[in-house]
Amino acid sequence: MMKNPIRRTLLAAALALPALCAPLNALAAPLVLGFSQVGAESEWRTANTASIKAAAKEAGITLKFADAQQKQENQVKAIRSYIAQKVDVIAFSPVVESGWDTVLKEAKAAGIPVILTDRAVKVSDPSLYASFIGSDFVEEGRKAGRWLLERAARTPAAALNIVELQGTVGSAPALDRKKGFEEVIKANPRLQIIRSQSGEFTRAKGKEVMEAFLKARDRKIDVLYAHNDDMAIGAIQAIEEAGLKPGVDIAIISIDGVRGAFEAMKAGKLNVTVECNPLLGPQLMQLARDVVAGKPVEKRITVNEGVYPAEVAAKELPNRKY
Ligand code: GZL
Repeated sequence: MMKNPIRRTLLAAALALPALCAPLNALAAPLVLGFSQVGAESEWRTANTASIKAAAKEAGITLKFADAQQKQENQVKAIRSYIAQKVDVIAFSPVVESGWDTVLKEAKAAGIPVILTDRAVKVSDPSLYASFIGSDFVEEGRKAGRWLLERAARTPAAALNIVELQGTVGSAPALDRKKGFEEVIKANPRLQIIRSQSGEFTRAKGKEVMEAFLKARDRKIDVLYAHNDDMAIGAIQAIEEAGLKPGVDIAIISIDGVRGAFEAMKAGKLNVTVECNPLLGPQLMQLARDVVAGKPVEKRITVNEGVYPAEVAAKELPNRKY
């Protein structure tokens, strides 16, 4: 037994300290994250939003969330509002690549770190954001092109006319998925993109543009390349209404890997979907904590993604998380 009363008191205090601090830790304000989301334009976006909200709740992070309805001015307004509210960190999925320097400089001047999720930006100064977590869209386009090259190699030496439904004009996924796809298919001069137009990543616009492609009967359409599954699903409706068999008369390649795509593949109406993982929430929350804590973080974080041809759709569908 320790005889020295002073040492005994100090030891007792040291042992009691964690218990005393616990309530103080619990009182420490939770981290506040301001998030500006592109909109609610697709199944992919719905899954992305759900992942972010669930992960914030799980992490005990206070999430301020704004849906920009695919308008850049609404994202700028939301980011300015988060600056005014002095949030700890801002994250957003930029609807288009350019036009962010001014508002990101305002965030930097306010000492609020910014994280990019899902889509990249083109800025003069890369220090305007702490990190970018999202898919490699150029590689997604290449994967789509490689699938078509392999399919074309199995058919006779006929020309294959491709129509393309692009994503939102000026957005990173639209620019990069086009770039990757064209980079790969140029290996086979029989593969020609004869029409290309934005379907704005939505089912409705995808259907509308595909109807216009089908009406211009000057050249047969052999392949549809859609930058996301929602536009492909809209196009499938247009192709059926034109009396053609989607997935048979017109081969369809799309990107995202949402549940609707697997159901279309099971029905024989879509040929392949290239996965683009929307479940970024947990990684974003950890990144937000690390950035606020001043820990070193990677400037570019990518996610692993697969390619799902129709042949595996039925087996894979039960495993899909979005
Ligand atoms: C890709 C994402 C795209 C999806 C679309 O990461 O930005 O936006 O492919 C969504 O479905 O609208």
